[in-house]
Amino acid sequence: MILLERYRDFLPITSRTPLITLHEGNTPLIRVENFEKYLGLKNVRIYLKYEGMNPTGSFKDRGMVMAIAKALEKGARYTICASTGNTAASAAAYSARTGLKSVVLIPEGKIALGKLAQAMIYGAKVVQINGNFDRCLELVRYLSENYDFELVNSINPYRIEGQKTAAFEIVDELGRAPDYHFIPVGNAGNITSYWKGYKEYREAGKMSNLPRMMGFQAEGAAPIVKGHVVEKPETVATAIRIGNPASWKKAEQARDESGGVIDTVSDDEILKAQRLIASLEGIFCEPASAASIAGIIKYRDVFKDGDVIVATLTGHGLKDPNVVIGNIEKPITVNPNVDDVLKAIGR
Ligand code: AN7
Repeated sequence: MILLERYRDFLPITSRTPLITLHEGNTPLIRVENFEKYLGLKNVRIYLKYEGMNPTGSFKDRGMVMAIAKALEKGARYTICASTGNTAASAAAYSARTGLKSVVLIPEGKIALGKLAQAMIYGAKVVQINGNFDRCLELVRYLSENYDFELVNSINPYRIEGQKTAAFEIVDELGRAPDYHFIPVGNAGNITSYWKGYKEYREAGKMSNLPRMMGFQAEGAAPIVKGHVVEKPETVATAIRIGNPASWKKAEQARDESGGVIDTVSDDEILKAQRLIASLEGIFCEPASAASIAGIIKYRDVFKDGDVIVATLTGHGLKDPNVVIGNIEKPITVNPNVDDVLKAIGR
């Protein structure tokens, strides 16, 4: 069943809402026993919610399908968003699918190659800004307030509504909520969505427990952790290169109500975590997503016997090939004969 139908009772769907889909959601929840062993954890289960398996390769599709459905319901013709890349890709795809025109504002030179390619091929009007994501967001807020552009950033409450379905899927599969939920934090919409989803599902009697929400920002882009706006955010994880998150207060609420934390991880920890989970488990996520893996590594000592941990891998690794090519030793080239190939393999 498509996402909007499956969770219809929990979503703002009316008889006039078009039930559009690119078959988003229903993403795998993968147990990672090699990683558990690597951490030296015996009776603790870790699962990764691999959101890179969504149609445009990130979790944004869950929120976007809802936001675009509501935009269509009210007769919008144009969508607009600011983006560090994934929102743009998703907005462009769902707009294309439904005959809307999409406009995306991105910080020039600061979005991963795959995401830029997506926005372009889906036919969005891509405008690069000589400035960062936060400035892009200010501009699209203004434009959506003063012109007939439908804003599809996570300030749009329908985005949050759609994204909370990831929490539903986790509970449906585990039969309970995890004890800890690890998640990267950028504009802070996703941590807000999961917390809302978990609370609503418990309210509906689907489970009796709630997780601690464990959010992670990159050290150079950690406004919530630092307690002030970061004017010039910097991190290798361009998806979360955000200095003034839109859902700042709601992220703090999720942290405080759940008894969780919002903390930092360094770029080095992010890249190591990305490589670790790929080489240990065969799961390739983008750098921002690896912030949640780096978070688990950082907090490995807090877990107790029997704990169930879920981490969201927000985006697919193929989004950002350059970060891999630039950070791992390049393959060697040899002459095309058996001896040279064996020598290169080391056999
Ligand atoms: C892979 O696309 O903000 O805390 O404009 O792409 O909900 O913002 C992306 C964010 C984590 C952070 N992981 O989520 C955008 C954008 C990936 C992301 C985040 C993003 P939020």
